[in-house]
Amino acid sequence: MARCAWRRAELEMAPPVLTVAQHGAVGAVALNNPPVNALSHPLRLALLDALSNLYADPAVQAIAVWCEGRTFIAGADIREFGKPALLPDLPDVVEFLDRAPKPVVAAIHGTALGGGLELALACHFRIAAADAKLGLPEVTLGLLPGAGGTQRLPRLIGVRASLEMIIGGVPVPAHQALSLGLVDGVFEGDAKAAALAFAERAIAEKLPVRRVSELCARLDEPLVFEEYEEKLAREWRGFLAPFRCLRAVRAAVELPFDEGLKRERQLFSELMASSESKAQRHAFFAEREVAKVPGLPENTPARPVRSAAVVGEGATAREVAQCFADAQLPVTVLAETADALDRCLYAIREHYTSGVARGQWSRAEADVRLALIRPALSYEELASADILIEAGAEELDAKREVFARLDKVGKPSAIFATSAGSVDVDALAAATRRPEAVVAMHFASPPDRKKLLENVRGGSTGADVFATVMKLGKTLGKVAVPVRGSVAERLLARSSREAYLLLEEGASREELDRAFQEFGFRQAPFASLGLAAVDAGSPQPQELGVRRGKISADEILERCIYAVINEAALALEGGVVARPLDVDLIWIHGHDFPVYRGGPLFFADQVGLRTIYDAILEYQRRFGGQHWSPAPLLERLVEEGRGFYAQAR
Ligand code: 3H9
Repeated sequence: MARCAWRRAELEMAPPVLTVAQHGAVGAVALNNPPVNALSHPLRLALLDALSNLYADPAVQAIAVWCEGRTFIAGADIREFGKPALLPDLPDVVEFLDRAPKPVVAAIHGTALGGGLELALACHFRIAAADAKLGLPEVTLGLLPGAGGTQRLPRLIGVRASLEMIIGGVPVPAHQALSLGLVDGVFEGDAKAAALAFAERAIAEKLPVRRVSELCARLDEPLVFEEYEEKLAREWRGFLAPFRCLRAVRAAVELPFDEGLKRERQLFSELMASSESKAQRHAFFAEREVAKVPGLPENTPARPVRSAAVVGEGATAREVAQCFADAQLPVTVLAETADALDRCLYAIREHYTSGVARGQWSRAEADVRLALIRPALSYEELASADILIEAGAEELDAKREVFARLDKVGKPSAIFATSAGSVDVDALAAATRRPEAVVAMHFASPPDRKKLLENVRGGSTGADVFATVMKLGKTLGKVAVPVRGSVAERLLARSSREAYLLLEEGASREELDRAFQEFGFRQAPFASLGLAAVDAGSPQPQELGVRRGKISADEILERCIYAVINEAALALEGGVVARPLDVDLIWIHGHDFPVYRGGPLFFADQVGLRTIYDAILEYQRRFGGQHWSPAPLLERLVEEGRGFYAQAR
């Protein structure tokens, strides 16, 4: 490591992201870079400086590393990606740590993710808090672990377990990490105390420096790579990163460590420049930005939600109740009759039992969830719930009646919600004496597979009520998007109408499905709808003067996706949805738009708005202007040479 690369002046001006102290013969390094201790440039500089001093100090016999705040390191600083490299880069720091001349121990609490776990892997010992999690989630950003993770992990825990962690991207709990050999111990309590105690033990017992890089990566199961190749082709079509992860792990068993590192670096750089990773990184930041609702101050207090009630007995009511139980929140289900309630509870039990059979959860976990769901036959039994959700009535008048009854029994701080996305929230609010407590929460179906929750704000919904349902979305494990009316349904209707016309014009159902699957959808978004029933009022191709014939896959996609983009531009302009990122998340999490394309509006920017605008004009010429008129916002962006995300093009 060239010392000249350490810009001391810069270091001195940097905020205190790290402190070094000496406890006896232990050099103690505490990282403190809120909110998640990401390995940003100032932290890398400070860490390298601290380590080099501790290496050179003869009074220091072992080094202990831990993090202040809520978590161990969450990875490289993703905000630096795509920008010019700032030295030292993370692999430099990790390799410098690997070469430490004295034992180094990392104590992990919270989560050790990505570059954070890679840094821990370069330490000679790792211990983890009992409730900590460790993972390499780079694949979800369209990347691979690029700071030695693909080379060290197989040396430590074997090839199959590494592929599982690196390609699956799901963090493992501390006890599993211990049984895998990923950590050397699990501790209760304070990370600092545990780190210092382990380092003192290393000195007392003269534990040798144990470099993972010097271990040998054994291929215990010779066919594991072939097995994974088939699995990836089946399950990860369209994605790039899982395939590159596989190649990087293969390098760990086929090449010496240093050569493997070079291969990892090359594959990482390739992925970093890929459109897939750019789109996935966009989705990552969008998922965080979405919680910052325009016009709602960030410090708006939320009401506590410790219990819920759901009114209804059909599939929606069941699914909503299950969402709460899955998030460990008690929920009461109210049905009109004992028979209806029995049928509803039977279906809920079936849901959890089939989850046990599929290995989704254990019998004990299923029982815990079931125990959280309480049946009720009278509104009075809902009096203690913090949020009461109407999820069943068909007509507006019936819904208004339910709201009036909920208003009578709900406690003063209660929130009243409907699960319908396209209902008039203000009309429901008017049925109560507290319109500020009324909101809509529209869960994408099925909620155990789709993460979208559209929170619909009415004209009189209180700021604290809206802040509460946004926060509740996160508690329920959802991506909560603020809207003024269901955008998911509106965009789906537009896309489905086009699909319906394509079928009428001669495209087959199989051609539609194939075109969407080639694009990256698991299935066409309208697959669950009976297309004959879609938009029955649509003009017929005869009426439009269109002849039946062969339709290309490009035209199928253009018409179904450009129609969505145009409709989204109308929704943005009308204020139904505030930001392009909201639309992207709605389509990714509500209708399986491939995340490696970043959502319809991110995708639109990649295609170029001029191209889309011209195509819309062409369809207008062919089919008339009723459904094919460019949205004024789209027209304006094209004139200004901008994209939805405001980059100049
Ligand atoms: C990597 O490590 C590459 C290496 O292999 C190789 C490099 C050469 N960087 O999610 P939250 C921000 S790739 C920068 O709401 P939570 C986030 O944007 C990385 N910022 O909290 C948000 O900011 P804001 C591999 C980051 O408690 C704030 O922190 N690691 C990063 O629900 C709070 O985030 C990952 O992929 C980051 N790495 O969840 C882990 N992480 O307040 C990504 C977070 O301004 N992170 N931020 O909106 C996570 O999964 C979650 O953030 C975590 C906390 C579980 C840690």
